[in-house]
Amino acid sequence: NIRKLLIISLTLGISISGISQNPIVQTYFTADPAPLVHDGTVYVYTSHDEDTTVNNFFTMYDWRCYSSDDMVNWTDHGTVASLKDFGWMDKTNGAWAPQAIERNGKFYLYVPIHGEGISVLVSDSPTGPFHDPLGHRLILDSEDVWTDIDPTVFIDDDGQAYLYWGNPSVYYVKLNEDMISYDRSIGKKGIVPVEMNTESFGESPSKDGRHHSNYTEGPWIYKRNDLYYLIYAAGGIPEYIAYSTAPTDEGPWTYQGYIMERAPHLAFTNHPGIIDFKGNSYFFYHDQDLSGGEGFKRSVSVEQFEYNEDGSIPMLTPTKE
Ligand code: FUB
Repeated sequence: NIRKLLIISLTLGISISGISQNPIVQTYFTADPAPLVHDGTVYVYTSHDEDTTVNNFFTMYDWRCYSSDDMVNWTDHGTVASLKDFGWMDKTNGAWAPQAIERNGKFYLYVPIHGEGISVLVSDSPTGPFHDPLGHRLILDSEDVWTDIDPTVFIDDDGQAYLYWGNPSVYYVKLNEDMISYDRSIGKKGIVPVEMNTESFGESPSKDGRHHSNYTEGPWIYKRNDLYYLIYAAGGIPEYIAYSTAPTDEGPWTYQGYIMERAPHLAFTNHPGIIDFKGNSYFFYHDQDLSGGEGFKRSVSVEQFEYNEDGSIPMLTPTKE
């Protein structure tokens, strides 16, 4: 049973190559990993696929957090936030892909709730408790329940914070210093569409006709050596992982290609998160091995990698180590 397996791997700190065995969480089904490095520790925020799936769809009620200071041994901090934290909302399902960031000693957890846009929670600690500072959502721009999902947040060197999100297009807002409001003087009431310049998918669009370009969802933004990276799920369903780079936060974005292929044991979705930690680079994603191939019961995994000399990211292969 999966809970027993995790207890064993946590106790023994199973490691073959200096990083933990995949999937890194074996006691719950977890997805959409969002790593945060803070004070010598990696915190990974995840969404949580329930063991019992309702209506053969994503069944997700809360968000979890795991931490490690060696990428081998992981501590389970349990449920750090849930749909119940939003008293103004009566939604009981739809706790999708989160991301957290620290600013001035406070931790901001940005969460999409399917059909309800993007909301934010705040805590004094990376592991919670988180509370809702607004009493309403942060962003809901589209009536399409798929559009306002998958937030990724980033603070640039000049202190300007950005929140990007979206399926099947990317948008951003410039967050104010308080991290819970944004500059409404730009774009459409503050919301700016991002031109992704992705190559045409080159195949028929997926059944619902939505996926004409490479970019699909799950953006992850960061900066490295003055280059901005946007990593994302691409290609419609099933998803592979691709990325684009730009000289500024606001583009122009140049498509750089795939970094993780679709593979038989990967889920029909994938969702990236990249960090540097203690001198190494790590790519987080999810697969469906632990559930024996159920795309609504996913598991967070991680691969260590090295950037190529020109800053490009090599093709990454899912492993079990
Ligand atoms: O986990 C629910 C959805 O599946 C996420 O929002 C997408 O990124 C995909 O992973």
